[in-house]
Amino acid sequence: MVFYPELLKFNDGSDVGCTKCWSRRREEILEILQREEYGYVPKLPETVRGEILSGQDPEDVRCCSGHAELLRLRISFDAEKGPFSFPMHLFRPEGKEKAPLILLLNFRPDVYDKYYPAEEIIDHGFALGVIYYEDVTKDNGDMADGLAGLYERRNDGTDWGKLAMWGFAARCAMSYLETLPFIDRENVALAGHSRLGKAALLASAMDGRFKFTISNDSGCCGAAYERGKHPGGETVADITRVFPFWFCGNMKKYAGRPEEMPFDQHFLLSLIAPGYLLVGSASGDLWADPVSEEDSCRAVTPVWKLYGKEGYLGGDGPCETNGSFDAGTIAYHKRDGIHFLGRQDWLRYMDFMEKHLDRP
Ligand code: GTR
Repeated sequence: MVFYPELLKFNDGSDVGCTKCWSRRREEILEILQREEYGYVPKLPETVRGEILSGQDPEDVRCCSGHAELLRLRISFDAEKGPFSFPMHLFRPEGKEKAPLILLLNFRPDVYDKYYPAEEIIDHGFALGVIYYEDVTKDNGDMADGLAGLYERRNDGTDWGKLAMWGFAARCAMSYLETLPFIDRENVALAGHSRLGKAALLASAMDGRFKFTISNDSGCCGAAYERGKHPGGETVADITRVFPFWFCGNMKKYAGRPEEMPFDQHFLLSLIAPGYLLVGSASGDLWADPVSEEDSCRAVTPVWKLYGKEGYLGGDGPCETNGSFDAGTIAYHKRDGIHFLGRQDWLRYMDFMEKHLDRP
């Protein structure tokens, strides 16, 4: 029998039975996750500036069969030790006064990348913002690189790791994007695949501005429970051996001993309540452990219920390959194939979001 730390009990053992109590419990959970897993995340900068670098000549920026403009942006702000800026791209559907936005933390710098079907996203009426994650800080242990070098480190096991930094940059970008008159700030999704799915979950958990949160194949330290891993699933020991810099130093304590963690990944997902949570897995991606990703969705449902929302309506599961359950506030699908953020995933995510967009 696997024991999972309880969401709806305060650290002192007393019950959490209403949204007011939950907002206090939320703070406890956020504290545990930062101290033990991802590291403490600095406060967002008060001012974030953005510049549109291209777009003067309409012929330079028209794309997607002429149905969109592709804008190059630069996002800038003052970090603790000095100024920081990074580039990003924004596909904007033409002729739409206000478009819902999907903000994607992406793996590659390529514009028109294999991880996003830009034209299809535009045809669904969404704007698409893309941040190449290594423009924020490199995916390695160099804590002087980019954003990483601009915050003091305490060296006490609680300094933020790279997942938290990538997520933080996405939130900074949001601070600028939400000011653009053609962006519908009430209908923004934050999305990421794999390690960037982990980063997106964390960022959204700390920021109420994302109505939708998309975790694609985020697996270990993302949507998947760490306890009770299924055969072939990545463990805390695996991930902290290869990618220790994604986390705070304290996380290493739990390598090989997940039962000692004062949290599990349902803690992370719970912080997204009452927002819409979209979790996607691939049947051939055992490393991400699809069954554990779906089980976490079930486990957090009582938190959504506190808000009078359905949470996950997936029954006892597991979801079949190429099946989905998307009638609730939490949507889950399992596509056939390998670890990837593909067109089929995008179609499912957009279909769900379209049902829940606030339209004027
Ligand atoms: C793997 C890592 C996973 C996942 C993946 C990815 O090597 O072990 O946790 O994040 O990389 O980001 O593609």
